[in-house]
Amino acid sequence: MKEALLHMLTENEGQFVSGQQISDKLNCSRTAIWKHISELRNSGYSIEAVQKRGYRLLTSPDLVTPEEVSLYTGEGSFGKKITFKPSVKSTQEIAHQLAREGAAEGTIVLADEQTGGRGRLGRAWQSPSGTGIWMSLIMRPNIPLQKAPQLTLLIAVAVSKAIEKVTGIEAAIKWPNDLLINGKKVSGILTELQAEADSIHSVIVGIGMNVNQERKHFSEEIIDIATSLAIEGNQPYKRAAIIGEVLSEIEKLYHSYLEDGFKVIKLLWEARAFSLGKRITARSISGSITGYAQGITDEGVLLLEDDNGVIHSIYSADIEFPSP
Ligand code: BTX
Repeated sequence: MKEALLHMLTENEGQFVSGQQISDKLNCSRTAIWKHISELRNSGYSIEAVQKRGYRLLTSPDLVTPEEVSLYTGEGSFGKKITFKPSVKSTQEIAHQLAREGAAEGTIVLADEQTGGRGRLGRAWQSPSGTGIWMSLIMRPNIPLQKAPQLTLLIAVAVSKAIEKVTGIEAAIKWPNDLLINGKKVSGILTELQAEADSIHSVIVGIGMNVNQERKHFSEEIIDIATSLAIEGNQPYKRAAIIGEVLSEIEKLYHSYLEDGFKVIKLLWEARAFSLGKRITARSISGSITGYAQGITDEGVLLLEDDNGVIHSIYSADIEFPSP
């Protein structure tokens, strides 16, 4: 009901909607409307109430609550089910639990803050309150296990496209899962699987995006390598609007991927790739290799040519740029 009321006010933003219109459409009493208006105001929505004219939405806050995000999720099925927590250790943990309980594909978990956000290989992902997008998405693709890395690349393309759509800023992809603006990390993707033998039960895609952080929000450890959309674009952005765009881009690419395979995604990925053709070092637990990044295979594996002309297939590694 609160969500439907917010939808009505937003559709008519800047104009009055009468109590009568609201109670007719939402089939509720004037007292119920007033209660929900008060709740919305307490959450930061500025709503004017004028006798005989009704209610008018003046401004809305930058929230990632289900009612705010649902204003931007459109017709698709991704993001129709939202679990929101103001503060949580990691949205991945909740999404894993929901996936085990059978949550539908497209279910998302959002938090305003993560106290134990995680990156790959047990690394930490800084997720301060009220500034970024900390989201986990449950997917249930019917694909063989070895193709799962393709999804990380698909998500990276979708996130990059969404950033460009909302901000006009180009975000380059650093294989496999970083999005960079002017060489600094604005977003990271963590793909985790629930699978057995060769079958995937679910893929839990964690997306972290720095949206409205200022430099002071970043710790010493990442201040030189991280950036946010607000820093790059010189203005704050609405996180809910970006979430809507990210989900819509993911869903579009995902349908194309399921129907036509990885080819189109690969082309889109290559067009946005930051590391291709560059001299890089791929560092993993089994050692490091330096050479030129040649491209990715149809499986999403990175091809790296070392100084002896040997081509290595890199399945998982961190990419660094050696100083010349
Ligand atoms: P990653 O292992 O590639 O990146 C982690 C590294 O990035 C850290 O070691 C640090 O150097 C740097 N870093 C940490 N926090 C930030 C930040 N906010 N901005 C830029 N750089 C940072 C990338 O892992 C995958 C991150 C996924 C995060 C999402 S958030 C929602 C979901 N829940 C969760 O716990 N993780 C995912």
